[in-house]
Amino acid sequence: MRHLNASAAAVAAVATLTLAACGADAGSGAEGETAPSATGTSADDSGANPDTAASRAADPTPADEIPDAEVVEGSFAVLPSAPESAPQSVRGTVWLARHDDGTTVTVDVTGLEPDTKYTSHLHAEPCEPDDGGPHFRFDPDGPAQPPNEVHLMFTTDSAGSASTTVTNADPDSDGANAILLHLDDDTGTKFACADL
Ligand SMILES: [Cu+2]
Repeated sequence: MRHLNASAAAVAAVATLTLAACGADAGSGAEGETAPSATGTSADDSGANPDTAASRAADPTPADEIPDAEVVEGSFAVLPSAPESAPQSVRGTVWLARHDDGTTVTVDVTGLEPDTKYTSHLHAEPCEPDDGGPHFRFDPDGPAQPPNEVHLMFTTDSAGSASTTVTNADPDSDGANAILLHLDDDTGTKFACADL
């Protein structure tokens, strides 16, 4: 599966440190732009579509393209608890890659509102029965924020699609079981989930 879009990744690269608590406040957009992500840059797989090559240049390598990684894949489904106001047409694939340099997560999603910001996190529990439970933390006693948690903030393109990747330097992510999509508003409501 191809990665759809590139502009979203660039946004995500500067916004992953927002303290977006699950189900609580999602943080202000302004805060999200003050700090760099865990790792937002790496070599580009250039030679992609000419119309996206410029923005792809800043993209990290997607999780499913990292050599010699252990990769798990999941697909988004709308949560039974999702409010009607959430995009019911969401579809997408997620990959989590464990490799020598850490843990890389890629979210590739369509069917969202155009030009809209969303939040995604690695969660500790499966989608059922508790909507992914709490955030996964590399150090369970560590801080509730990146890089101890994996947050992906992104903005969809005009078609409602986005693809974004973030890497944490710790490869020990066995306790991560799902990726949740949240509305990026005051509620931070979970509305879609992918088991890993
Ligand atoms: Cu979450």
